[in-house]
Amino acid sequence: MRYLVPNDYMADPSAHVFNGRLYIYPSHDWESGVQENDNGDHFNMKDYHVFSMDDVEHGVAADHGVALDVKDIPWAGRQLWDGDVAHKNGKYYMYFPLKDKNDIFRFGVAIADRPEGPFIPQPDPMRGSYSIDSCVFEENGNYYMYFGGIWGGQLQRYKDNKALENGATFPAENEPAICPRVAKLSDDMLQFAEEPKPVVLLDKEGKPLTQGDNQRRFFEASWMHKYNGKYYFSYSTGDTHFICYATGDNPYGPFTYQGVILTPVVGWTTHHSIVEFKDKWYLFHHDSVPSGGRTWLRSLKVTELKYNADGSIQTIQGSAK
Ligand code: FUB
Repeated sequence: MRYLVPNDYMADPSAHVFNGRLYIYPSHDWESGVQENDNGDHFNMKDYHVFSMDDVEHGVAADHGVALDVKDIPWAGRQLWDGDVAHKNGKYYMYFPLKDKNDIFRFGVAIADRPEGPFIPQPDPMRGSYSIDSCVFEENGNYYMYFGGIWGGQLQRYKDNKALENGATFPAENEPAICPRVAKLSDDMLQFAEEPKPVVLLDKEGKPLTQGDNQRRFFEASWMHKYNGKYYFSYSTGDTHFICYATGDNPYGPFTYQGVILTPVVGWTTHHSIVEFKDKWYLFHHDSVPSGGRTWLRSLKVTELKYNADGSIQTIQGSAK
C-alpha cells in the first residue's frame, strides 16, 4: 500500500470511474488548531480537492485543485466532512455534509459540468437532510443516497427523520442499533424523492445487530457497491475501528453482516470506498501514519480488494499493529 497524496492530508476517499478515468473525492484535512474531542470538532475541514488517475499502478496523475470552498456556500457554518459525487445526463452532483449556522449537520448539493469541478453549491441544504457521510449509488437510472454517523455525526438526534426534542437518544446495549439511512434522489438530483429509510443490518440468525455490539454495529462511513448481483453495504464501526460489510438482495436491504474488510489503521477514524477499475477491485481508505498518528491529519491509500469464490471479501490488514 502506498500514499496517494504525499504532500497533503486527505481522508474519506469516495472513488468513482467517470469517462474511463478514476476520480477521488476526499475530505481535506488541515491543522486548524481545534482541540480533539468526541464530537469531532478537530475535523474542521474547509474545502475539497478532486484527484484523478489514469490507472492505479501509476498513482494520482492530477490534483485538480479546490473544487468547492466553504466560503462559497451561503448556509455554511463549519466542517465539510465526507462527500460523494454522482453523474447524471452530463452533470456531476456533489453531496456534502456541513454544519449549518446552528451547528446542525445538513447535506448540500453542488453541481459541475465536469467530474473535477468546480462545483457550484445550491443556495440551501437538501430539505429534510441530517447527519453525515453521503454515498450515492446508481442503478438503472435510480440514485440512492446512503448516509449517517453517530456521536459527532449527530444521527442519534433523529428518529423517524424528525429531530428529537430531548436532543439525543441511544438505544440500550441489547436493543437494535441505530441504523444508517437510505433515500432515493429526485429526478433533478437536488432533493430526497422519498422519506429516508433505515438500512437494517442483521446477524446471520436474522436478528438486528445491537447497539452494544460495537465490533459490528454501524457507526459511520456508508458505502454501497454491487458484485455478482449482490449488494454490498460497507461501513465503519467507529470506536472499534473496523471497516465491515453486509450483503443483501436489493439497495434498501436488509443486509446480513458478513465480516471485516479492513482491520484498524493508525488514527481513530477509518473510512473507505470500493470501486472496480480496469478489471480489478480496489479499497481506497486513509490512515494517520504520515502525520505520526494525529488522527485529524489523515493520508490517502489504495490497495487491491479480492473476493473469494463464494463472494466473501478477503480481509485486508490495516496499519495499526
Ligand atoms: O472526516 C470527518 C469524519 O471522520 C467523516 O465524516 C467520518 O466518516 C470520519 O472519517
